Amino acid sequence: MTKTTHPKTTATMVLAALAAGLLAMIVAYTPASARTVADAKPPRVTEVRPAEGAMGVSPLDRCCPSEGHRVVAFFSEDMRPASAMLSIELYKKGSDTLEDGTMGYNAAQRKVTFWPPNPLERGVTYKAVVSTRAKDLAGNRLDQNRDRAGLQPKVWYFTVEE
Ligand SMILES: [Ca+2]
Repeated sequence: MTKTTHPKTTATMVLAALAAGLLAMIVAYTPASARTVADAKPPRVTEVRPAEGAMGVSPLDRCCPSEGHRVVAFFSEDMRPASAMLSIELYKKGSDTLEDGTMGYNAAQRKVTFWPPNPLERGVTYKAVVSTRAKDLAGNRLDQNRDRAGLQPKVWYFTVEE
């Protein structure tokens, strides 16, 4: 005895199999996409010290009067420490010469600190930069202005007291 399958039944079975497969794909896809939302948002600097445009900044740090005034920046999200702790650049306004300093990154506070080895110079306006080398954990580089094309560093100025 030969067994035959009605063509219509076959078509229905195929459709059902396709639908089941599609459903399985959707079921499999949904939780996966929820788990792995890619972080494409660039980090930015949310706060700096000395404050932007500050005048009369002490050449020594109030926290530790024997030390040069620290330059500090806070990030909007967790950063790759190795990139964050190299991200501050300090210049005298109008100069391209990097000021010496050592840097450290506090991951819990999302805070990078730059310690100048000497007191800052009296009466000098400094330009501080958090460069676009700083990356978040997903590898997105700092972009201080998302409304402008390309990556913008955080740049600010402050002036040391006479
Ligand atoms: Ca930008």
